[in-house]
Amino acid sequence: MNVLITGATSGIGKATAELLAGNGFGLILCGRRKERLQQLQKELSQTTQVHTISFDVRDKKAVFDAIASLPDAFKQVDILINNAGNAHGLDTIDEGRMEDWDAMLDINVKGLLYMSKAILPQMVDRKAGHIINIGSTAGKEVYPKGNVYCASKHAVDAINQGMRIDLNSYGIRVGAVNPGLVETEFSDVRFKGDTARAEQVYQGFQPLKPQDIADIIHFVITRPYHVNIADLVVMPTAQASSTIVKKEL
Ligand code: NDP
Ligand code: 8X3
Repeated sequence: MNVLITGATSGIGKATAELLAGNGFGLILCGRRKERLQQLQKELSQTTQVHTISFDVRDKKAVFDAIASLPDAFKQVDILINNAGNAHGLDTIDEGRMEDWDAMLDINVKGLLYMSKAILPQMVDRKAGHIINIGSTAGKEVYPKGNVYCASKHAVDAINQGMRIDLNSYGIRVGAVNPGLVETEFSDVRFKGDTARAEQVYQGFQPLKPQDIADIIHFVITRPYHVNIADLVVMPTAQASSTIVKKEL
C-alpha cells in the first residue's frame, strides 16, 4: 500500500514517514528541500520502498508533473496525506503582510487542493482511497493575530467536509487530523527564523511531539475499511483552547 505525504521533510510529515516506513507502507515523500528528501530516502529505504519528489505545492504545473512522473511501483497512491503547510507571521489584520497572506492561502489551501485534484482521478477510477487532511485547532477557533492562518485552516476544515460528501459515492475515505501545539519547525517558519521567539511558544508546558501525530495518523489509516475517522482534534494535555495553555512557570 502506497502513502504519499506532502511536507515530509520536517515535523509531522517526517515523523509520519518514519513511523509508516517501519509498518510496511510504500512511501512517496514530497517537499521542497531536496537534500532532506535524499537523506530520508537513504534512511527509510532500508525498511521499505521509498520514492521522493521535490516540488512546491503552490506550483500547479509542478504538482501535476510530479504525480505524472511517478514510476510504476508508486503510480498507485492508496493514501494521500495532505500535510504540507505553515503559518507565516503573527500580526493583527491591519499590520499583516500581504506576502504572508498569499503564502498561507497558496500553500495551506490551494496547494492541498492541487495535490488532491492531481491524485483524485485514480482514486475515483478505482473507487478506493483514503485522504487525510492535516487541519489544526486553528481551523476550529480563531485566536488573536491568527486571522489568515486560522482562515486557511478553517478552509481546510470546510474542504475536508466537502471532500467527504462529494467522494462518498466512490467509497473514498476522507478525514482530518487537527492538532493543537506541536513542537516542529512550525514556529521557526512563522517567526521567520527567530529561533528564540519560536522556542518561547513551547516553553513552560509539554507540547505534542510530531511522533504523537504520526501515531494518530497510523491509527487512522489502519482502521478497517468500514471505519472512517472523519474529524479528530488533539491537543497537549496542558492546552484547553488556542489561547488557554497551563504553563508551569
Ligand atoms: P514544519 O514546518 O515542521 O513542516 C512543514 C512541512 O511542509 C515541511 O516539510 C515543508 O517542506 C512543507 N512545506 C511548506 N511549504 C511548502 C511548499 N510551498 N511546498 C511544498 N512543501 C511545503 O511544520 P509542521 O510539521 O508542524 O506542519 C505540518 C502541518 O501541520 C501543517 O499543515 C501545519 O499547518 C499543521 N499543524 C501544525 C501544528 C503545530 O503546532 N506544529 C498544529 C496544527 C497543525 P519544505 O520546506 O521542504 O518544502
Ligand atoms: C498550529 C497550531 O495554535 O499555533 O496550527 O495555530 S497554532
